[in-house]
Amino acid sequence: MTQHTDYFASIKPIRFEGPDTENPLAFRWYDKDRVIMGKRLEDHLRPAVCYWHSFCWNGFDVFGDGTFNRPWHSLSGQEMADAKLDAAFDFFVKLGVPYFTFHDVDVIAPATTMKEHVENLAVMADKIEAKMAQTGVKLLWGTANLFSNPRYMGGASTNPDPEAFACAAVQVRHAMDLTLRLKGQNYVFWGGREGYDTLLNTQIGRELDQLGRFLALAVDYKHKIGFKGTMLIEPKPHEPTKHQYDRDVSTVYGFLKRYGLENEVKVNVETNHATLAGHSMDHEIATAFALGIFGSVDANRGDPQNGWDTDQFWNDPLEITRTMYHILKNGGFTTGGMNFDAKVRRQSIDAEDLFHGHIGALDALARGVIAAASLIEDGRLDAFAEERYAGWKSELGRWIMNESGLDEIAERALREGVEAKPKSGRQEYLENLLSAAIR
Ligand code: XLS
Ligand code: NI
Ligand code: NI
Repeated sequence: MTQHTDYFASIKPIRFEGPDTENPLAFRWYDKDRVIMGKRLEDHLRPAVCYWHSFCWNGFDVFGDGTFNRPWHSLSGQEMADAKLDAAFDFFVKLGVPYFTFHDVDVIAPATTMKEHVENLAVMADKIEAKMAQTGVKLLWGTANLFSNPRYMGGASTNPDPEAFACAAVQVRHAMDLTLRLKGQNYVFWGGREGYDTLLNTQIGRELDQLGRFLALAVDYKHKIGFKGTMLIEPKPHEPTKHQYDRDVSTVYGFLKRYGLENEVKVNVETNHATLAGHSMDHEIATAFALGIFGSVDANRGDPQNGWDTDQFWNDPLEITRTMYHILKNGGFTTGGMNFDAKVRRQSIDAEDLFHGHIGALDALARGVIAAASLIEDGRLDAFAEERYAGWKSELGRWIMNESGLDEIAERALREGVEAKPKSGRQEYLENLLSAAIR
């Protein structure tokens, strides 16, 4: 394979140098081999760089053209796809992450027909496989882009026309085949256009059935081809559509239950999507664990003053630590990981800006793991919550949960003169423990 670009030539491989380093292109906290709670930091985080924000997006926004001028952006067709692949893998290796993620359309020469799409993807399959073998970088998850092409403007599987569903089936079938071939650990569905812009033209019940059918077909296909990875839905409440069916973790769970898929599909929780849904990230993570569907994380953040998916690199120590606390407490990732579904701002036009973004996020997450582990080892947070619910382990608590009827509880409460005794929730004390853990 010819090397098309040396875009990152001036950047040396990123190394861990410790918190006091003055080198901005070094890790301060992400010492990937450091063992925390019996596991290497890299194995806690399983970090992945995404293809789309860092290598496909050229910096355009609704008001202006691309700003980045990466060399491959001025190429076209297969030449562009090849140059982008070279640059992407150079970046993964220099940053030193074990995983990457991509959509089918991110990697291929642009196609106009479905047939061409499949052919172009086949061309890239060999090339990606070779790059992975050469570099040792692995695939965290694969996915199909079912939202950019105008054929999906009214939805992919939830489209009013079955032809769009069929096109989506072509893409997902081939993206799943490729994910299997590249030994991807998960397969993701983000329902980019699976929602509506107005109810004046939308039959919700029918669209939900179509979405359920599509997912069930994909799950069947997974078993047919022997893909052992995890199927993941990525919840998001709105943007690009006014409303999206996979609104948040709880909504996805209800949907999975309704279509009998709750044991087949888990969630890929994205920080900025949690915020858009009016939740905190730790709420979404804790809910996913409580419902038994935690899978993976898209690590990013919004801007507190903006109401859209700004996909910035995640760097809020308090939120990261609260999130990592729940992840660690529940045993951590299995097939999932931390995918940097994040992009540099459009004025950050240099190659090194891509490194600053990822280095900062890796450091912030590493610091979060360290802080969360210290909270777990310290034990006071957990002990407080355990103690708070201790009553449920008493005879009364067990009797209520397992044996009694409502009338029996009511009669016993009156007979025994039961009264609730409020205790402090100690929120400020607990928040201080959290802050103190971040070093
Ligand atoms: C968009 C989503 C998207 C998915 C993959 O908001 O986050 O990037 O992660 O399709
Ligand atoms: Ni995402
Ligand atoms: Ni997003």
